[in-house]
Amino acid sequence: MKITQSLIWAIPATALVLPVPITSSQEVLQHVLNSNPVKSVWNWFTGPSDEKRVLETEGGVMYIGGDLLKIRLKRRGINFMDVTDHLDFYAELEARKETDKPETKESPYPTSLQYLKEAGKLLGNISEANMQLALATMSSFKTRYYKSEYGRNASLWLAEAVDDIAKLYSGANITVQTFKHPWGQKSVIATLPGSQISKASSGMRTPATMYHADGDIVVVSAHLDSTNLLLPGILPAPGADDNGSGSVTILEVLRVLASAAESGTFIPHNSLQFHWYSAEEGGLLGSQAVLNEYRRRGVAVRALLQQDMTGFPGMGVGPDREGAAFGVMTDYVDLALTRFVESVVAGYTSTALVRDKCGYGCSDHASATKVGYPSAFVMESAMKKSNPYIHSVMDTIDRLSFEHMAEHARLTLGYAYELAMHKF
Ligand SMILES: *[C@@H]1O[C@H](CO)[C@@H](O)[C@H](O)[C@H]1NC(C)=O
Ligand SMILES: *[C@@H]1O[C@H](CO)[C@@H](O)[C@H](O)[C@H]1NC(C)=O
Ligand SMILES: *[C@@H]1O[C@H](CO)[C@@H](O)[C@H](O)[C@H]1NC(C)=O
Ligand SMILES: *[C@H]1O[C@H](CO)[C@@H](O)[C@H](O)[C@H]1NC(C)=O
Repeated sequence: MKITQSLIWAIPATALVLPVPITSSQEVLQHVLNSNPVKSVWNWFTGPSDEKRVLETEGGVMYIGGDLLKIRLKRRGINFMDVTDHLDFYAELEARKETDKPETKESPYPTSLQYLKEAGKLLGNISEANMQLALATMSSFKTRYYKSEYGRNASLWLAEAVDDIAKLYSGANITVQTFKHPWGQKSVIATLPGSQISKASSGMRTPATMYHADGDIVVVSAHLDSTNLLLPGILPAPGADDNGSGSVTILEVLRVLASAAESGTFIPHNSLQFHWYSAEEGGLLGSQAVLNEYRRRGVAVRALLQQDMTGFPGMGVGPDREGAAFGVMTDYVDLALTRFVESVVAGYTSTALVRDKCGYGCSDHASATKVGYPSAFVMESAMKKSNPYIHSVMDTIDRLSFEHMAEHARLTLGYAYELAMHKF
């Protein structure tokens, strides 16, 4: 998430003046081609990049700039997607949209919850202690900034943790893949194959089938990177809530479902995928790379639920979580899926919800929306009550509630179970 942080206004005001935005995509391309890298003292702090990137913000407004511009935008609370690597693809999708007739469609999601009894039995298996342990390790990396070696190492650690679960419950036939990016940090993808896939391929994966272009898939996602908006290349960014919490929330749900799949009590019809994206903080770079690749291959993603910031029960909410309420985002999401997710909150958790908006590109679900995959995003609280410490050295575990995180895990488990069994 990118939220204005009053804690971190330490760079001189002159550094915060934004360049004039650029609006037409032709102009954007010309600008990129013509521009000379601008040297800035701040590049020294932010890493080796005076490279020009194209940053898309609300309403299609584009900015051109490097890492310093990204920091300036974030500090102003302006969300963006770094679309540099995908300009042609997005133009192609846009052109296709004009010829594809939008269907008038009913909601493809269940109108009522069908598996409260079966999935309900698994809720008690969600372990706060497991999440605590995983988050302690994740936030022990000095930073998970995607361009840093620490950030790369953190992604390798996470891939191992996921792999450990796959090995522990080997009967569930989980596959774990790392998705390489041009920056060092990888995205991590785990697949719990559905029975429609297992029948066709005996649960075996080859590179040709690894994205499951041959069946419906239901995705649960989070981002694994963190950032410190003051000096990302140098200062620590434990990123416990910003999005270490989302990462360990979905890791624990994978463990519980893997155990149930191994024992045969859970036989998913659709494949479930768990995505941990790299470089959310760089402008949703990891999720765009992964989901655009899926879209090109024609992978049938039927739903994606993003979990980002799950551990802070809200400003002014005490340890008993009295007054806690999930923030269900209603902008840049699929409304039918969001309505279904709201029913899961009511059925599988005892936490209230409030509807809210978080703006363009506020987390990785926006990458799914951009390529036409239905997505939803639920965070720890309404935006204005959410964790004020993210993107700083103060984003630490002692400020989080593991009970709140477990509630997010129950929501995720209910969503994953119900939709894995649903016939799309
Ligand atoms: C889940 O709970 C059941 C019943 O309490 C238990 O038999 C099973 O081993 C648990 N599985 C996990 C992964 O903890
Ligand atoms: C990353 O991991 C490698 C291999 O374990 C280690 O040698 C290196 O020091 C780590 N880098 C950082 C910055 O922690
Ligand atoms: C896992 O794969 C094995 C071997 O192909 C298969 O016999 C088994 O049914 C699969 N298990 C699940 C849960 O799909
Ligand atoms: C990822 O989750 C963390 C919480 O773990 C959250 O703070 C972060 O904002 C999420 N992404 C963002 C941008 O926060």
